[in-house]
Amino acid sequence: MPLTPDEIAHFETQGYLILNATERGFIDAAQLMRMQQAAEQQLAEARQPLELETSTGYPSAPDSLQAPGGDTVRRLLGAHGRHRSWQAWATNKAVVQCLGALFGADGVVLNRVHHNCLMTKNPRFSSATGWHQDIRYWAFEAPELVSVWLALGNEHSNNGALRVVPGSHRVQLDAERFDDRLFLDPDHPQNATLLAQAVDLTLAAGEVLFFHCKLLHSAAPNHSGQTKYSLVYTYHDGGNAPLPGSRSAALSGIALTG
Ligand SMILES: O=C(O)CCC(=O)C(=O)O
Repeated sequence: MPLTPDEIAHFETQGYLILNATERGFIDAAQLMRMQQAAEQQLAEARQPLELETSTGYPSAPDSLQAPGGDTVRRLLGAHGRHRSWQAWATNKAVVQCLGALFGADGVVLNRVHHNCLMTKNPRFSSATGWHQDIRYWAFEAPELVSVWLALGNEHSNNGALRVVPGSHRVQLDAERFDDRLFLDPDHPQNATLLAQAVDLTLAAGEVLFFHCKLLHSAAPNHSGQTKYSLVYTYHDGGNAPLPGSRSAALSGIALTG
């Protein structure tokens, strides 16, 4: 069994699950180090495709390319094709088995349209990400995708780790509770009650967070002295197809189990 019944139940009720990838034997310390070194190198090279903090328009992001920190990278895109160690992690057998236990009756498919990235958070120039559900990035037959977030270094409230609202993936949230960028509207009266249940997640290097695409989450800027690096991929069941003509259908997924 890749996951215990308790772990599966935790994911189903809370919308997320944290495992230690090295302690569980998904990867060894040398593999983790190769991914960390690749992250530093790739960020220094800053090859396209990438997303800058400036382009997010989020609070505290530099407001133009010309502003101090205007060329700060937020995401290196296309992570699966960027480095051998990152590709090996994206297709890691144990991770795929875990995903198969969470959904995957029709096989596990790696989505390349969103996430599929190295997420970075610069200590001097980083933004705050408001409360949102990642399903806003995709259009699928069923809103059932799971992201796998690998902490390449320690993540905590001081360097902009994720906060989540446990169980929010199963809460019915009408469109009027979100703003026009699909962030949860903090001024809506019902949202305050929901957000009072939020918890800060702490991840050690090598810990991996599985989270449902409807789990509400947010993150603060990085107030530490070091860049934060996380490798993030998203997967879905082979029987759950992207809607024809949508951005989600623009790039084929990679089937990892039949
Ligand atoms: O690290 C962050 O600021 C949050 C990123 C995030 O939630 C996202 O890109 O969907």
